[in-house]
Amino acid sequence: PQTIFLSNYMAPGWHVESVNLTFKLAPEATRVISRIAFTPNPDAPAQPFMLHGEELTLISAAIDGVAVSPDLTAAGLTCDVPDGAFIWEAEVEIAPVKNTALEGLYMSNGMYCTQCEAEGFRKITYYPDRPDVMGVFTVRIESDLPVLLSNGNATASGAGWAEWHDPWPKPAYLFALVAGDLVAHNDSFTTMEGRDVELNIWVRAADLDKCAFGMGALKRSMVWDEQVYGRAYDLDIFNIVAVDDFNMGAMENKGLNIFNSSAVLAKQSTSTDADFQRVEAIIAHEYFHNWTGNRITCRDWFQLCLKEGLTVFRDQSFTGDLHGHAVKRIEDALVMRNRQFQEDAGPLAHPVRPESFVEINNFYTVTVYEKGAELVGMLKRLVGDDGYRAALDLYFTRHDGQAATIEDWLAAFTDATDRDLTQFKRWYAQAGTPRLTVTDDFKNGTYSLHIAQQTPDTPGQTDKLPLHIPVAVGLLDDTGAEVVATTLLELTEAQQTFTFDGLASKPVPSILRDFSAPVIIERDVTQAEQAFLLTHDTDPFNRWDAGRSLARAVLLDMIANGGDLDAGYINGLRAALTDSTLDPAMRALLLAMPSEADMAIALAGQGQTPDPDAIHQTRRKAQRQLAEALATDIPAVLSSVRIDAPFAPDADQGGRRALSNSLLSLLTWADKGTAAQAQFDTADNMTQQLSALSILLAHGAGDAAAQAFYDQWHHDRLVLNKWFGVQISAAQPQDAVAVATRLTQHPDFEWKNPNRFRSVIGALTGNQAGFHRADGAGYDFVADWLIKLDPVNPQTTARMVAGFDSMRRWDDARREKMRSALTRIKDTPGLSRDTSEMVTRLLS
Ligand code: HT7
Ligand code: ZN
Repeated sequence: PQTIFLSNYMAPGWHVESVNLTFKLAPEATRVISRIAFTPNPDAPAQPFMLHGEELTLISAAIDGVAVSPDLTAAGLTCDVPDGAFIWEAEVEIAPVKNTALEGLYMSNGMYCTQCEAEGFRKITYYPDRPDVMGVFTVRIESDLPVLLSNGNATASGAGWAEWHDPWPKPAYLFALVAGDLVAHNDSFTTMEGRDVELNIWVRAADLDKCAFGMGALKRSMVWDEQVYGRAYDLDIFNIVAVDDFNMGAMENKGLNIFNSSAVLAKQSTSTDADFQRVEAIIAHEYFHNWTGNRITCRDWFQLCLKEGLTVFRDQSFTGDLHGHAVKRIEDALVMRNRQFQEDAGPLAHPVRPESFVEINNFYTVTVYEKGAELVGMLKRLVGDDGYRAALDLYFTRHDGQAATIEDWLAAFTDATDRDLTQFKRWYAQAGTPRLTVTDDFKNGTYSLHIAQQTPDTPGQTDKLPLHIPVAVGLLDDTGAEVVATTLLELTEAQQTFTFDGLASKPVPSILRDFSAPVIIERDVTQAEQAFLLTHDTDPFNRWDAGRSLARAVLLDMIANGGDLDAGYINGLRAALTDSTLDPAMRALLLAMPSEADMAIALAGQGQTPDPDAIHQTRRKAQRQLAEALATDIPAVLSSVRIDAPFAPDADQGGRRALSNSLLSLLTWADKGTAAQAQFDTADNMTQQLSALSILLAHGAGDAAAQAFYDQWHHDRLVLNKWFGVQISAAQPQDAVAVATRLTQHPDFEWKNPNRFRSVIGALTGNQAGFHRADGAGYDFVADWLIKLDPVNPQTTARMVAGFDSMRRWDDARREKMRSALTRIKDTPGLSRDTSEMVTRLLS
C-alpha cells in the first residue's frame, strides 16, 4: 500500500465551479449522474487530469457533451481533457445494500445514508475527492421513500423526487444524502443576523420521544457560538438524522448532520447522565464544525487537527460554560492521561499533525482530537482571552471559504497578538508526552522552581527539541493560604529556573494548575504534601489531582508491599466526602480510585512490569477497606444529596447521582446488594438502573437483575448495547472472556452493527484484567472477531485493533501472546489496508 506524505502536497490541477448530481436510488443498483464544471487552476503544477473513484461501475462519460473512454484503475480514472474550462458528465452504478463498510452511500434499516469523510465520496461517483477542491453542489434525489434530504436548502420537490442546493462551496467529504421513512422532531431558531432557521431531527417513528433533549442541545449550541465566537448559522434549514449503523459518533455534513443514533437520541428512562452529556457535546461539536471545518476547511488530511482540535476545544469550552469548568477540566484531563498519553507512549504515537499515512481513517485519533484541543487551549493561555478572540476573528475573516493549514492558523495568532509562535509550532510536529522534572529550593525569601523538559523518542522521531510550555503555578503557605496566586510560567528552554521573591517561608507549590499543558510532571512529593494540597489547594483541578496522586501512591504501595489502605488517605477522602461546600460531582471524582489502566500506566512509568491481576485484586481490596472505613459516614452524605425534584439531566442532579452511585457501590460490600437491588427495582432513570445493575454484577449478585433488564429493554437497541457491555465490564477477570463468548452467541448480537460489536468486543478490551488474562484467551477471542469483521467493516476493525497498543507494557509472556494474536491478524489473506496499517504499526 502507498504511503502519502505531507511534504508531497501538490495543489489540485483543476477547480470545481459547480456540481450537479442526480441520484436514482435503488438498493442493488443506484444510478448517480454527475455534471461537474471544471476550470484549470493557474497556480498548480502541470499534472494529468485524475478523478478518484472506487467500487464504481462506469456507465458513460462525456466531456463538453462528447462521449469519452477514460482509463480506469482501482483508484479512479484518468482522461485527456481540453486546455480551458470544461464540463464533465458521467453516470455510474453502485450497490448501497452491499456496502457494509458504512463509507460512501449505504443502507441502514431500509434507509439510505452517506458517510463521505474522509474519502468516501469516491465510492459515490468519480470526483477530485480531496478537501482543497470546493464546489457548489445541487442535488436531485429520486426515490419512493417519503423523506429525501441533502445539503443546503430545499429548492423543489414532487412525488418521488426532491432537489437541494447548497450555496456554500464545500469539499466532497461534506456531501450528504439521506432517504428514508423518517419523522421529524421540528423546531426553529432565529439567528443574531435575523435569519429564521428550520431545525429538524429526523428519526424512525419509534424514536420520536428521544429527540427533545438533542433539539435543546442544538439550540444551546447555536446561541453559544453566536455569543462566544460571534458565529451565526448560514442556511435556512439545519437537519440532523439519526442512523443505527455508523462507524463513529456523528458527521458534520453541511446543513445535514448525520448521527450515530447513540449520539443524538436521549430520554430519562433509557439514557444515563453520561449519555446526555455525550449527546449534548457531540451535537455541539458537529454544529460548531459549521464554522471550524466547513466554512474554513482543511487543505489536506494532514491538517485534520485544524478542524478537529479546534472544534473539540470549542465543544469542551461550551460544556464547561454550561455545566462547570472544574469538573469538565478533570474529565478532559482524564481522557488525556488515560488514553492520549498511552497512545503517545506506544507504537501508535504520532504528531498532532502527522507527516505520513497509509489510510487517513486511522488518524482520527485521541492525539489529533484531544491533544489537538490541548494545543488550542495552550495558545489561548499564552495570548489571553482577548488575544484569542482577536486571533479567531482574524482567522475567520481571512480564511472564510478556504481550505487552510496549521501555518495559516498560527499566522492568525501571530498577526493578531504579535506573539512569536515559531517554537510553539513544534507541538504540532513532535509526538510524545513531554516530561517536566521539577525541583525547588528556598533561600533568603526567594523560592526557586527548576524545571527541565524532555520529550521521549517515538516511532520515527528522536532528539526532540524543547517546547514552549505554559505552566500555571500557585504557591501556598503552610497554613494553606495562597501566597502567590496562579501565575503562568512560560517554559521554553530545556532547563529553566523561575523565582518568587519576598516569601516568609518555603511555600508548597501547586504546579500545572488547571492542567495547563498536556505534560507529565515528575517531582518527589511526599504523601503528606499531597494530602495537604488535597485539603487546601484553591485550584480545583490540582486539588483533585493531589487526591488522585495520593490514591495512586497508596495503591501502588499496597501492590508492592501488601498491607492495608493508608489511614491518611482515608481521612483525606472522608474530609472531602463530608465537605458540603464541595460540589457532589467533585466529591464523586475525588472518591473515584484511579482506574486499573491508570495504575498499569503508573507502574510502567516507574519502569516496572504491571500485573493486571494484582492491580485488580488490590483495587478491590482497597475499595472494600474504604467502604468499611466510611460506613458510618455514608448514610448522612447519601441523604444530603438526595434529589427531591423531578428528573433533570443537568449538572447538579448528575453530580448527586454520581456521588450516590459511588456510595452505593461502597455500601454493597457490607449489604451484599440489598440497597443496589432496591435501587435497581425502583429506579426511574437509566443512570440509577444501570449503576445498580453494574454494582450487582461486580459483586456476583446480578444474574436476576441482568435478566430483568433484558426483559424490560430488549426492544431498545441502544439500551441493549448497555446490557451487553455492562456484563463484560463488570465481570471478574477470570469470567470476562466466557461472558463475552456467551454474549456473542446471543441472538441479539448483531455483529455487523458497530455499536453492538463495540459493546461486546470493546467492553472486553476495556476490562483490563479480563482482556489480559495470562493464558491469552482474551487476545485470541478479540483477534478472532477482528479477523471476522475486517472484510465487512475495515474502519471499525482498524479502530478496535488499537486495543492492543498497550503491548509493550506487559510481561514477556503476555507480550508474546499479544504479538502472536496480532501476527495472526496481519497474516489474514485479503486484510484491509486500514487494519493492515494498524497491525504493522503495532508490531513495529
Ligand atoms: N468529522 C467527523 C470525523 C469522521 C467520521 C464520522 C463518522 C463516520 C466516519 C468518520 N470518519 C471521520 C466526525 C467529527 O469529528 O465530528
Ligand atoms: Zn469533529
